Amino acid sequence: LTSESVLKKNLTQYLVEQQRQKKTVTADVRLLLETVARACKAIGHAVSKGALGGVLGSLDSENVQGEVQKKLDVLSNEILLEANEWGGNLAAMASEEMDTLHRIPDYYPKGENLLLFDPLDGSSNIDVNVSIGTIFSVLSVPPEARDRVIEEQDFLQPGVRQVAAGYAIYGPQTMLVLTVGDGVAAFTLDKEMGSWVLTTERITIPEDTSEFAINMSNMRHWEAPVKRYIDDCLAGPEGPLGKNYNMRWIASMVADVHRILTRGGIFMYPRDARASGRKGKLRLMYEANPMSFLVEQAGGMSIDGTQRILDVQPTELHQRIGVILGSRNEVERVRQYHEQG
Ligand code: AHM
Ligand code: MG
Repeated sequence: LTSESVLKKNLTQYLVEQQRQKKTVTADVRLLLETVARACKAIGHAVSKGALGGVLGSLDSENVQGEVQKKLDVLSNEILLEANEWGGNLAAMASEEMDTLHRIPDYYPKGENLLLFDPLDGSSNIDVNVSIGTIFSVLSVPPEARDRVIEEQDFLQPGVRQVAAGYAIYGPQTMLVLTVGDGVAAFTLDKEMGSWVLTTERITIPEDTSEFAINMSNMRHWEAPVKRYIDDCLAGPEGPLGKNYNMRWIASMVADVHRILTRGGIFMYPRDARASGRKGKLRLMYEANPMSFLVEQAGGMSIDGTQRILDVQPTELHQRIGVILGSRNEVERVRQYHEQG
């Protein structure tokens, strides 16, 4: 063994380099990201215990969006709140599992950042031992809010303003995938050392793909362009796209996006005609924005059908949006289908 093989580059070194040499993060954001990563380790540990830890199953409660909460949803939310409250680098947090924002209590020092998260994404997969994950996004407190109490509106910044974003995936391996605006790096948790080891320094999504991910059971609700595109994919080599397509749908956005970052593909949870004007299932602030930031930083593309997601001006904290992201040329193709109406 050499010291090099034992002391592999880890998250701390990566972030210190980003701070010192590339100046992409402040010391505050660096510490914040380390804390989020630490919380993800704890969530991953709870997830891996499953029935042994008594953490599976649902609670009697519903979240603000009327969805039944799983025990692990609530536990993960608490872990993230507790880990991040006292560090002094945050002003407030917002979560898919909380009705409104959570301000840092007065007895702790406050910082100039905002943290948003979906503590445990992929609810339907929690109890069935399929990959799930934590998604997070970091924004700065807007200048006009620096000297006053943080309000919900201070979170309503378009995704282009994100300072950092990422996810942890709890799968066969526990990984952390992160961007601070300088490409996308992936870390694998070395469970014996307790350390996030840098395993891919710069992820790039292949520009072309013949693999799509969509929940086909919603087909009758889709808008015409999405229906036409999927029909054309299914038509195979004789159809207008001239090739065979493969399909994957894990129903954990983290796992589907992770596959796309690894080998390319297109992921779609489009807006559809269900429930009187429902604007898609996924949430802009906790899911679409952080994933779009990662995908763009890896050379991919992310739209709601016609518009770049990162440019969307949010109007509500829990707002939903259609999401089409992945390999650049394929997403561009779907954008053109939308242009044609
Ligand atoms: P959640 O935040 O309640 O877990 O919902 C989000 C998840 C995504 O991870 C996934 O892409 C999607 O819901 C799957 O939805 P469906 O069950 O409709 O296929
Ligand atoms: Mg979610």
